[in-house]
Amino acid sequence: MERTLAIIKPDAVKRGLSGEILRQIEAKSFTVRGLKMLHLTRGQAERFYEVHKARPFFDSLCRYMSSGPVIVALLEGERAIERWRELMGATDPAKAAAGTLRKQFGANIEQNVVHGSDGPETAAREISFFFGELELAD
Ligand code: FUP
Repeated sequence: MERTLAIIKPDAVKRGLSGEILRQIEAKSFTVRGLKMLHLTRGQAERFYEVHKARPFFDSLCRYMSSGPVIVALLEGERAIERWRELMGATDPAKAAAGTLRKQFGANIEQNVVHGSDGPETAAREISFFFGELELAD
């Protein structure tokens, strides 16, 4: 069993897509082990995305990610990291495969509805960024 972090981004929460996205996650046999809504500050968004600090889209990305509430979920399952990225689809919704969440709902490369950890080390860092021991179901 593997764990990964999922975020339903501000545009998706605002558009009322959270329930549908969680439904598709559960339909793919992920177990939701942790779940909460929070509104990131600009500083928290900058810390979360610090690997992208030097990229031209960093400022806009952090402004967007702190523009409204997000829903964060800890997903568990077989090959959870890879399978969650498959369900998300490519970063740019225009290039995402049919049936992926970004293809179905993404507006553009920034407002692309969901986030997922890109490897085991990132998953561990991102899970502990958002969840403490007491918030995780057995
Ligand atoms: P992903 O792992 O698919 O979320 O993509 P990246 O880690 O490469 O990028 C993280 C986020 O930065 C994306 F979800 C959206 C944003 N981004 C842009 O706004 N513009 C870009 O050109 C690339 C990424």
